[in-house]
Amino acid sequence: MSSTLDKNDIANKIDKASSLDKLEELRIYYLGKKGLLTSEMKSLSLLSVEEKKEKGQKLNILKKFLDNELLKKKNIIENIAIDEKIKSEKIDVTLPSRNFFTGKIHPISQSIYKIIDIFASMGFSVESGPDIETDFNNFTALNIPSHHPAREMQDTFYIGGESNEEDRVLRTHTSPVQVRSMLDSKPPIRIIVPGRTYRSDSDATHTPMFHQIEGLLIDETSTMAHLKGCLIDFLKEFFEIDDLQYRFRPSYFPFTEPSAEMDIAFTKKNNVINIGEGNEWLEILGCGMVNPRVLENCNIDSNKYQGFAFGMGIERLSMLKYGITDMRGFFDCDFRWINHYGFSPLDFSSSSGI
Ligand code: 2NL
Repeated sequence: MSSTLDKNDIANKIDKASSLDKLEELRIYYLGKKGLLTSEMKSLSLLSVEEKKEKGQKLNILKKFLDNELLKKKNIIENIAIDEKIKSEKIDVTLPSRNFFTGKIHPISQSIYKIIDIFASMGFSVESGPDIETDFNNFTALNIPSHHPAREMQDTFYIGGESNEEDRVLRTHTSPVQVRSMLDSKPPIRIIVPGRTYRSDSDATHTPMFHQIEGLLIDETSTMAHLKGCLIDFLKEFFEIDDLQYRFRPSYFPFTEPSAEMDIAFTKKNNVINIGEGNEWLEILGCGMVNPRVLENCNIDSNKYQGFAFGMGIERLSMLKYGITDMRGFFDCDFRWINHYGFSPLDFSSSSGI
């Protein structure tokens, strides 16, 4: 047998291999296709039966030894590599953590969630519709005649230029969504519709895009008394004031008859508004019994069905509830503003949990 296939020599060579690559070289040197041991094995066929048996056994023992030594060394090299990696990748747990930013819920969204919560608990469901509407859905169906000032260019963003029945408009209120619901479904209807609305108006108290939430209830028996109860409960819940002082004032809207506006009492001390009581009044929403003409325009039999509707501005409600004094900050996309007035997405305390 060749001296290079001596056990001690093999053990020595394997012991000296300092990397997996070197170890692989050795494996190929002994056990590869043209390796030393492989060649010896191949040459067995030339021997006599007696010699074959004797040498074959020796070679097999040597092969096991080689396999074993190679595996042992492989484990040693790998463990050294892991140890070195652990040493070099030490984590300093005393380092300060990196800053991370959580987004904030915009006060408008926070108000919408809260309003939805309250009306959902009364059995209303939420509807939405497109921002771009037909003239019919936005005006005509709502009994807003073509000579009504709200139709004029300074109030409405027309898409297409002129004001006629085929025009598209940026909806000036969320009412067209209710119109769609009346046209598409049969009473009873109990829906609230939050969403963006648009009017060609921009100053300290008006932004061209703002948010409204409107409600519509149609059935056979609902009255003004139900409307009042519903809105009183809503405002007490929204402002979290049990003995909130309020009043209903007669008003006019083309889409309701009779119509009313609702005010809540407030006091102002050192420029801070205190809601709920006092001898000054804040207009907070508009409402009324749905005008039978609107029902007929939406294919609902006004001899059988009646109902109520209401609408309010979400910016105004949010300013009063969250103490925001200037409307212009709402849509400036200023991080300082949203960090100050925004709500943590993980704070569920302001939700009634429905
Ligand atoms: C306000 C007043 C109001 C409605 C909106 C409405 C909708 C349909 C039928 C009848 Cl489809 N009415 N909506 C009714 C009364 C008042 O909003 O001051 N909003 C800010």
